[in-house]
Amino acid sequence: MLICSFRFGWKSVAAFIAASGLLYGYFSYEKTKLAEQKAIAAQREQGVGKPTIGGPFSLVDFNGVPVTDMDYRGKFMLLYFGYTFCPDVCPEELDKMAKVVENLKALRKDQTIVPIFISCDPKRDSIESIKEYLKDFHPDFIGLTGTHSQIKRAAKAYRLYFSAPPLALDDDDSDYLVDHSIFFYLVDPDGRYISHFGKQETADTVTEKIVDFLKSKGL
Ligand SMILES: [Cu+2]
Repeated sequence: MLICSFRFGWKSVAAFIAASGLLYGYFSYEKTKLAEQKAIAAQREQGVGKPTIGGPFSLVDFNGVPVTDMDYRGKFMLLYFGYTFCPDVCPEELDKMAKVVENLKALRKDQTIVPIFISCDPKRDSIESIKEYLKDFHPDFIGLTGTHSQIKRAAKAYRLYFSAPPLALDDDDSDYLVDHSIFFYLVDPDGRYISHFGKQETADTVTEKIVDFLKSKGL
């Protein structure tokens, strides 16, 4: 009887040890996983592994003055690439940007946001026509253009695609559409890309995101 209970006891101890081992293994696995997740989150926070969007540009403004991204330091930029002949998409997006500017002016008088339109149709968009065109949207709009390669470089920095038809730059045909990605970009006062917004966003959702960003930075 005594032996029997001893055996039973020994088996229990063995089972207990085995179970503890399993539990220990499980918890240390979970702990490692958690630590890894925390490290990834911290990396993200620091911007490590973030895709690099944005960068310097060198263009000409709609007054004919050469400008670079440095000229807009200290202000938020909302950057949009488009063209004045665009039948529908650009006007819609520029209207949206104008609303965002107005919303922000009402909500955050302490922040300056400059809406910038960069023409990606240098063949047809003259500085005068850009200036005239932007008047319809918002008085704060700044229009920029440049040579085809200057614009390409700026677009490339923002990972933005645009394409005039292959012959558009040197033939006489002026009736063409320019294919372009539809995004506008928010850049902070230090020239760092914050976010981009697509067609599905509304002026209100964009405004909300900008205000949230400002709050998260204690601004
Ligand atoms: Cu367009």
